[in-house]
Amino acid sequence: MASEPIFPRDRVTIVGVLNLTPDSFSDGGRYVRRGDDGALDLAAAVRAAHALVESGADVIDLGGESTRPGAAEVPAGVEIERTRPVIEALTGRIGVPISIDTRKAEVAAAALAAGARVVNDVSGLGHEPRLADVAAEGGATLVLGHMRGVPETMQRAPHYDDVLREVAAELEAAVEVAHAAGVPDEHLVVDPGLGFGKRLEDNLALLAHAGWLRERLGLPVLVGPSRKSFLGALTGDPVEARELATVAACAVAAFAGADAVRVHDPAGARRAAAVGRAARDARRKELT
Ligand code: HH2
Repeated sequence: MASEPIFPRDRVTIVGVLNLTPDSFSDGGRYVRRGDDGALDLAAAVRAAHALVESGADVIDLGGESTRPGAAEVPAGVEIERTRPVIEALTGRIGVPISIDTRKAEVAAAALAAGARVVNDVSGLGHEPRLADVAAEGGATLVLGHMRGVPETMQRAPHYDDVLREVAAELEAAVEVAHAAGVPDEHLVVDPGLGFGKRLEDNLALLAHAGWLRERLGLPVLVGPSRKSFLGALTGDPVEARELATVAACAVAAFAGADAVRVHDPAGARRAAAVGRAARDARRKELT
């Protein structure tokens, strides 16, 4: 019997974020100390993962490198030191699949060996195409994110003539690389990469047209609006006060056709996604 997909098409999957970094833009430094020793607080990280599941996460996405605008790259060994102990502590005990948020094949391989089942690559194989081989060999689900440039410089004057078609075409190219490496469609998810080399209007168009992207690529679509600066630009809220705007963005994403949302706080997102998806399903086709 084929195993259940991690990202089924009949409901919105909630991906809970746990950043094991000193410098992530909204939750950095909670489980890995800032400063020279950079020690991991394993017990606190494990508790936080369980709290994410209790508040509604279907998948836990662990990251050992910040990819916020301006962030510098972290060596693979450091990402592995931050993430592997937590994956080992959660695998077989937490009851939901573990995802590794990384652009690096070596980090993905270590995470899959420790028990992770999803590889979330915000660079859509742009950073290390051989990450697709690691995902294929490990039988992992691969999330392909769209990013223009690299985190350090991606928000310096991003420009698109037709953001939807350009992002779709670039994601299609990434899907081809994944296919060539042997990753089947059943193990692929695409993500338009909100905030990754995008202007406010680009983020909004991609959010509003998640369903169009889903139809065009024939794959589940994940979006990650959580606490991002485009929400701050719309509401005036600082990063620590963007939860309500995040919840609203999740309702919009689900109504627009997204299959999954990646959030720091699943409680509101889960409810917003349920309402958004139900309203989408209730739309009368003959009126459109
Ligand atoms: N956004 C971030 C990180 N990973 N993965 C996917 N698939 N989609 C996203 O939109 C996405 C992502 C950035 O957010 P966060 O993890 O909160 O911050 P940081 O990169 O500073 O750790």
